[in-house]
Amino acid sequence: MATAPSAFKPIAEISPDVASWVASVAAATLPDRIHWCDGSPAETARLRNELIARKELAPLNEKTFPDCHIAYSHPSDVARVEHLTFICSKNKEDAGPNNNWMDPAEAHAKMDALYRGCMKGRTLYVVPYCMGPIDSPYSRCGVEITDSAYVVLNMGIMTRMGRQALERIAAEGGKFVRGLHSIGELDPNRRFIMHFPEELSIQSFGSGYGGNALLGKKCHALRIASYQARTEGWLAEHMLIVGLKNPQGELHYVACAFPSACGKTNLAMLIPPASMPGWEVFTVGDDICWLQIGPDGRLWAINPESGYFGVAPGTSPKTNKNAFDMIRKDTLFTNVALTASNEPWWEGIGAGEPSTDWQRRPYDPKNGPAAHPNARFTVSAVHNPAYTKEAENPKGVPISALVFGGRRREIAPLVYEARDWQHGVLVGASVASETTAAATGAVGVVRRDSMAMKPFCGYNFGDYFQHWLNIGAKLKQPPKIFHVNWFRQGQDGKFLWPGFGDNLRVLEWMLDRVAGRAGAQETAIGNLPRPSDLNLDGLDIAPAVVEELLSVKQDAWRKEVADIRNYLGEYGARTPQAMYAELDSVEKRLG
Ligand code: GTP
Ligand code: SPV
Ligand code: MN
Repeated sequence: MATAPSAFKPIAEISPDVASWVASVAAATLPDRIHWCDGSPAETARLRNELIARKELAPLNEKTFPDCHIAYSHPSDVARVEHLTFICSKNKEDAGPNNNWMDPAEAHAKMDALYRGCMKGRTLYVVPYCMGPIDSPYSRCGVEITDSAYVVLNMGIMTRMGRQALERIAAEGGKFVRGLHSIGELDPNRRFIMHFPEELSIQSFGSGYGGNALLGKKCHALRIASYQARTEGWLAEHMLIVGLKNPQGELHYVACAFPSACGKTNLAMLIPPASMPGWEVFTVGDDICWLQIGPDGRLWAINPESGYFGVAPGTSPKTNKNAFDMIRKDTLFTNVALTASNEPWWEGIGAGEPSTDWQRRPYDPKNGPAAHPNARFTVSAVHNPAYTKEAENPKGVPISALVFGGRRREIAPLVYEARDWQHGVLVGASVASETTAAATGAVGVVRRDSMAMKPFCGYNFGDYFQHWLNIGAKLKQPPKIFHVNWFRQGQDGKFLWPGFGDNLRVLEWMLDRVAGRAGAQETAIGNLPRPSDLNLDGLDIAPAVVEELLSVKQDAWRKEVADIRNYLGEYGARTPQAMYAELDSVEKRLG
């Protein structure tokens, strides 16, 4: 998409629509200064220095972690807050039981009161950004107004931020998502993350953390975008996008939806096991995927983001060497621990020991883990050794398979294939997973998380399931749909499947199914590989464990089906009948 270069125009004059909105926000919030972000390296350096001077950011060991910094969020502000996140559609029904709802007028009154004068003594940053390649027709732009320099630094890594984005906004006639953010006093009792899908706007107050504050990410690219996507005929999903090239040179892209902290970043940059030589892996995205129906009737995907906001704990050279290597320079760490030599440390890193914990206290195991379980790194995608230029392709990449998955100690087998798109939509809608530290609240509780979008769909899930069915009906070559579970546990509480790089064995079976080469056995819930259909060469795993991983327990699944039926019932008349038809046939096959 051509954008008129205006290098000589003062940045505040590029888009009159943005400028007038900024003026109205400034009149309400009363900042001392207004700074328009141009996205330049000089700007990044200046912001870093300001934060360092205020002791809100600190450089790490310059020799071993050049240009890396650590930031700490408030100890009560370390994760997304689903109970304080609202969809403010005109009709409550349109938000659906999957969301908290507030009347837009009530929400605006509440937020206006919170924002009044909230930026006194602070700088108001104007952050223009583009979600997706700057020249892609599939990309969408937004502007985040924030009083947090930490947010600006993150947005600079996670999005195409600055002058170019503003130029695109101006070229598109001033159509952009308006995101207003203030950290307020970081008081959990004065914290709200409000979404107004019909107004294409977001208002966030009282949190400086991740998905609550980096408004381009979950708020725009999922909650607002999912709403927009429904009206425009595409899909905005919580999916990684990865390219897999087999030793014969065949390249396929797959997109996988797993809930928060359930393995997307890891799968997106996996390293093939030594016993699978010749495979190559290319990361297109690790968290969000926008899917469009291409001119050829296939699904095409872009990653709207340009960086990774990844879970630090568990990242090691053994589990995810690409990620480990990627975060050794130019990386912003949040809520990790530090070693005595000023290097970042977290549980599962596999070396070193913590000296200071994530609350800057001398490390004491009595205080719990050294790094917060939801500690994160922010890093540009180009630092990933598995980065591919295809992440910049304005057309996106064609998708051969969609994969749903959850974190389930029991019931869900290692992998199964849906019979067709419609059955696949039921499989996606039925995803259940144990809650993780990515959101505040209890961890390890199994809940339904349809398409891994429970916290992120900006409208009623019943309508969302129908939208998925509608997309399928329009596809000439729909991708195959699968379900995976890397997290089955044995009696001893240990994971049965080695996971990480070995997950490629499961992906290989999927791609062979796509190519029509791999065998499977039909079961009541879908098609499963027999142990002999999986490439287990060089893997030290007992045959009984493989049997267990690939078993479908009829009794447990009968209960599961009943539970799914209840769940679909929560969406009342909005649940498509086709979903019940699919569920009925699973039930019949279970006998
Ligand atoms: P969000 O960024 O919250 O959306 O998370 P994500 O889905 O990208 O999850 P991520 O890849 O960061 O993994 C979260 C945690 O799960 C990390 O501690 C990983 O080490 C762990 N993990 C990832 N893949 C596997 C796997 O295949 N097996 C096991 N046992 N653990 C895994
Ligand atoms: C998630 O929770 O799914 C994340 C991290 O990817 S956050 O940006 O905080 O939403
Ligand atoms: Mn995520």
